[in-house]
Amino acid sequence: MTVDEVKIGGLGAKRRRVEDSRFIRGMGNYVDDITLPGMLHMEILRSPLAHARIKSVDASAALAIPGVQLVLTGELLASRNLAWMPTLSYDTQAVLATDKVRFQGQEVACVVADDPYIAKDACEAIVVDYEALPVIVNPTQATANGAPVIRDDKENQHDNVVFDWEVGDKDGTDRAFAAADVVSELELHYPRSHPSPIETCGSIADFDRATSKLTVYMTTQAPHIIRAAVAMVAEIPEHMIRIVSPDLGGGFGNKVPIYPGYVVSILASILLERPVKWIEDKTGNLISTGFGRDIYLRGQMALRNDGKILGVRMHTDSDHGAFFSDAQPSKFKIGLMHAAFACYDIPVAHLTARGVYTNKAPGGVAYRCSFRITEAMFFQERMVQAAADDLGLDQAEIRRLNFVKDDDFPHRTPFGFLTDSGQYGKCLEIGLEAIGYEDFLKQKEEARKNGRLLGIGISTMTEPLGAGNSREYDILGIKMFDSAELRVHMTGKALLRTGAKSQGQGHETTWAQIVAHELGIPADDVVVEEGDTDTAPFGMGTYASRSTPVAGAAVSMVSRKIRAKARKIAAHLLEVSEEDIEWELGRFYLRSSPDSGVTIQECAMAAYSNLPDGMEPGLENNAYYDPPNLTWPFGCYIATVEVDPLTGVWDVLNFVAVDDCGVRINPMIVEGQIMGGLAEAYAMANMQFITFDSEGNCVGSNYMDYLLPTAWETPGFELHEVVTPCPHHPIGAKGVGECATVGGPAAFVNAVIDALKGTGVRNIDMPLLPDRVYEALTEGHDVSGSPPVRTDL
Ligand code: MCN
Ligand code: CUM
Repeated sequence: MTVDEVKIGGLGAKRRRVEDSRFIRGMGNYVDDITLPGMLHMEILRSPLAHARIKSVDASAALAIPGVQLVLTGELLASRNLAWMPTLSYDTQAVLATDKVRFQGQEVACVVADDPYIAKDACEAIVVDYEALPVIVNPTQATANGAPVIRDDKENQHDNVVFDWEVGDKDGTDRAFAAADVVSELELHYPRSHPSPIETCGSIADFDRATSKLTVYMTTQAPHIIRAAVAMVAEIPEHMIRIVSPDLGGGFGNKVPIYPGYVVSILASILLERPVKWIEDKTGNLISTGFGRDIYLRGQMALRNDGKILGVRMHTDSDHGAFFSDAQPSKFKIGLMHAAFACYDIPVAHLTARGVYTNKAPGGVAYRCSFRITEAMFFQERMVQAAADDLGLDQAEIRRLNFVKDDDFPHRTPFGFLTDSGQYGKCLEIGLEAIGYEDFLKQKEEARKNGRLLGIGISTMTEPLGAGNSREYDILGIKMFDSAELRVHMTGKALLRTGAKSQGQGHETTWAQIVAHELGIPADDVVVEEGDTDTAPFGMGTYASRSTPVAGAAVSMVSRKIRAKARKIAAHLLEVSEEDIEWELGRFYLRSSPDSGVTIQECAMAAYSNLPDGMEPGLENNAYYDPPNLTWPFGCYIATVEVDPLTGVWDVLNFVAVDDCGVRINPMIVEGQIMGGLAEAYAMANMQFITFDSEGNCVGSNYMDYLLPTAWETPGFELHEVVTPCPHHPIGAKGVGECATVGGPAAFVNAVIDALKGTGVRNIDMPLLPDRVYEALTEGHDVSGSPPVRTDL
């Protein structure tokens, strides 16, 4: 009577996503679905200018509109010391502007009214007198002599530099370059883009005068961090704050930062003693919330003639907008950029990084990335291809030659990370085989003779996923670990809660599978809850694909604690000592007589009805898990493309992805994550960017300008898998949620550059719009830098 693990929805089962039955029937419960008695509505007035002094704000006409309850301005907030808030990167950010506006779309005032339409009309009735100031939209302008200081609110800030940071071994790297046969160089720009989940951000703050308790329903990927932040900023005791993150319509990093709208809705509810709802519109979301990328990269590689990489130099200039509000392990100024080149055996490297303020929306990290990893891996893989081209080497061969080998783990990366497992070569060979590498190279040569431009691009990378461990990672000093709490009811059904928060990744499905694997309780008998700080155990939330590595591990650990107690109960029920019983999935049995046993469900019933003497009743527990290391999944992405020389349009012919994320809890969900990630990678390479004109007007604030690929544009992807279990994760799993977005873009770009081989073109910056490819091809030069402002609009 052994339980069949796949049948009960355990590890490896392609279990259908349980949350989807409500999502696809329109029965999800999103913030905007929630209506509370007496609820008011808030709208934000945003700055039309990117940089301007505020001379006055006159709200009298707005206040006179019937149905308007409250107008909040920077001045009013300042009187309560709330005009500025701390960011997650030790900077400050304006909640509502007081002295100046610093980017287009910045929050200037908020109106609370009986309905959202009145609030919106009232916003338009507010008269703001601005005095325009010179605008800075890129790092070159930001660091030019005499550039206006954007952050003149900060005491010791006399320029626009946020940080100047370095890591690695400078002298060692210099020596490696001195010994090099060839030095390969590349400069790149990774344009600003936006996660753009379908659901925008929003909150409902409900301050209850009777209990003095503040409940906030909000779109957040990290409810407990928000609770702590609100406790510190609003000086409300932490136990009097309840943050609820209900169903989220996608996050992709957009819902990690703390936005002014959340803060003002809370203040408004406290002042009015009524619930206040704020729901951002699409333009508000695209123009003001956590963007990604916007970074200039300069790199050099020291090479031996045979292709061996001897050392790497990197410099980055990152554009953080008006406030440094990256949400990332804060001691690293440029996120995990220095995890670049982790899959290659490179003795030394050195990175210098400079961050600047500009008159653009703040953010700088979020968008399906593990803290700048997307840029790091793009850069790495573009550099490797450039190096192969410079040396006249095959692009697969240079990777084979430099990969960390299977038995060289643990491996110290050139910047000091410790990778612990992988089969990089195997993944690459599977990918090459699947795409038909050798054949394609021949096809490419043949096609050339007929004037057709075919290209193939490879991108291989290992990505650090799972922040923490707490030894190395913290946000504002809060250590990075995570948690799970499991309650097994007397009938053997269970409730599991974690400190993570799904935004669409399927935690309700996969966490139950881990419990099924550990305890043999069918996954369908386990309900999973996340996102309510009053009930969920403390956790750092979901980003950096940390849920499986950290909270998922906690689910295993808490299940094992339950099993340990159940074992004692089983011994009692079987009237033997604990040493005499064995465990198989779902059941304890007598070693001497395997037919005699008790199921986990019988143990659960006994936990409430028939306990050994002196044992505490009940069958529940919690676990806090602090992983010993990050997890290091690997991805190999290979694209073949054809470029039309007459138009610069490129089509994807084939795409192969080989992902190794260790043991897969739910292979179907993993494939879904990879498919979604590749769609975003394709978008980035092909069409997606937000740019600014010289006055700081944001071009990309709606779906006419900011393009999301639909099923129509998105190419097909062929997926393969390799499984190298994570040596330190309780079930051997590694994170996967971002791998494809991180590794994918370079495969497309490398393929297009490969198609142009022989024309002298080494680089076209993303997105590879037809006009940029056409220009590169016809004029035989690189097309680099920030994409041009669209003039066709
Ligand atoms: N999984 C698995 N086996 C593994 C690894 C993961 O079955 N070896 C499953 C997990 O159980 C989970 C999913 O795959 O159901 C993703 O797991 P994980 O890699 O741990 O990532 P997180 O759950 O922490 O999700 C975060 C990651 C990030 S940071 C972004 S951004 C992103 C992404 O996930 N945003 C998403 N994928 C998204 N998918 C959807 N639908 N919506 C988003 O907003
Ligand atoms: Cu950087 S986007 Mo995800 O880590 O939420």
